[in-house]
Amino acid sequence: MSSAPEAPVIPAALIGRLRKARSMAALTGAGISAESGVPTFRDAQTGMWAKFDPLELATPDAFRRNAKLVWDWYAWRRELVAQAQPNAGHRALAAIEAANPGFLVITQNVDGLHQAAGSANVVELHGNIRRVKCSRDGTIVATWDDSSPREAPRCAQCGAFLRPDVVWFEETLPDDALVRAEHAARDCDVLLVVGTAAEVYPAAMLPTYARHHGAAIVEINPSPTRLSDRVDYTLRGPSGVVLPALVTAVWGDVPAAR
Ligand code: BV8
Repeated sequence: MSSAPEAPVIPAALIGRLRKARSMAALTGAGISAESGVPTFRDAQTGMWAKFDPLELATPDAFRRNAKLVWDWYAWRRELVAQAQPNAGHRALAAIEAANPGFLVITQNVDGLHQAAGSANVVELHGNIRRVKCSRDGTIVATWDDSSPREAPRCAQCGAFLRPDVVWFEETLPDDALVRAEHAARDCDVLLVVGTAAEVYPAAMLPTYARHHGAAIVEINPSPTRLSDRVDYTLRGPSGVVLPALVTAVWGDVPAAR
C-alpha cells in the first residue's frame, strides 16, 4: 500500500536564509499543477491528442495551417483546467505571500490556479487559457460561438479566428510580464523554482539570472532537471508535499491565504 510521499528534511541553512530574506519570488511550471490533475506539458498528450507534439500545436504556424485543430486542443485543455482545483502546493505559495506581501509568483502555467489559491502577486509569462482573444487585434472576448464542427469560432467584430490568450512558441512574451519577472529575479534573495524542467526560454534563464545577482536558488521537483547542478538547495518531492512542509518549517502555521 503506497504511503503518501514523505516531505524531505528542510536544511536549517535554508530555513535561516528564508527567514531573513528581504525579497523572495517563485518560478513555477506545469509540475505544480500535476497534483491538481492538470497534465504537465511533457505528459499533456493523452487520448486523441497522444499523436500530437505540443510543441507543434502551440505555434502560430499550426494555427495558420489548421485553426480548428488548435482551437479544439485548447478547448480540451480549457475543460481540464476548469475542472481542476488548486492543490496544497499552490496554497502554500499563497500562504507565503500572506506572510511576506512582496512575494511574487512568476508562472509559466496558463491554468490560473495560483490566483484560484489566493495568490494576488502573479505574473503569467505565457498567458492564460481561460481568456480568448481575436487573433487579428488581440481584443479579449467574453463569449464565443463554439458550435461549428468545421471551423474555429470567429471574432464578431472583424471575422478573424479567435484564439486562446496564451504565448505560442516563436511568439514574444508580454513585455510587462517579462520586465516584472526580470526585476523580481534580479532583486530577490531567494528564488523557489517549482515544477519546471527549465527548458523553455526566456523563462528558463530567470534562475541563472537571479543566481548571478546573488539569490539562493531552491529547486523543488521530484526529478532532476537541467538546472539541478546550478542550484543552492534541492528539495526532491512533489510540490504539494514539499511546499507546505517548507512553509511550516520556516514560518510555522501561517494563516491560509484569504
Ligand atoms: C520566444 C503557453 C522570441 C502555451 C508555452 C533559446 C534557446 C533555445 C530555444 C529558444 C531560445 N529562445 C527562444 C527559444 C525558442 C522557444 C523555446 O524555448 N523552445 C524550447 C522548447 C527549446 N521559446 C519561445 O518560442 C518563446 N518565445 O522566444 O519569442 C522568438 C521569436 C521567433 C523565433 C524564436 C524566438 C515562447 C515560449 C512560450 C511557449 N508557450 N506555454 C500552452 O501552454 O499551450 S511553453 C509551455 O511549455 C509551458 O508554459 C512551459 O513553459 C513549458 C513546459 O515546461 P514546464 O512547465 O517545465 O513543464 P514540463 O512538462 O516540461 O516539466 C514538468 C516538470 O515538473 C518536470 O521537471 C517534472 O519532473 C516536474 N513535476 C512533475 N510532477 C511534479 C513536478 N514538480 C513538482 N511537483 C510535482 N508533483
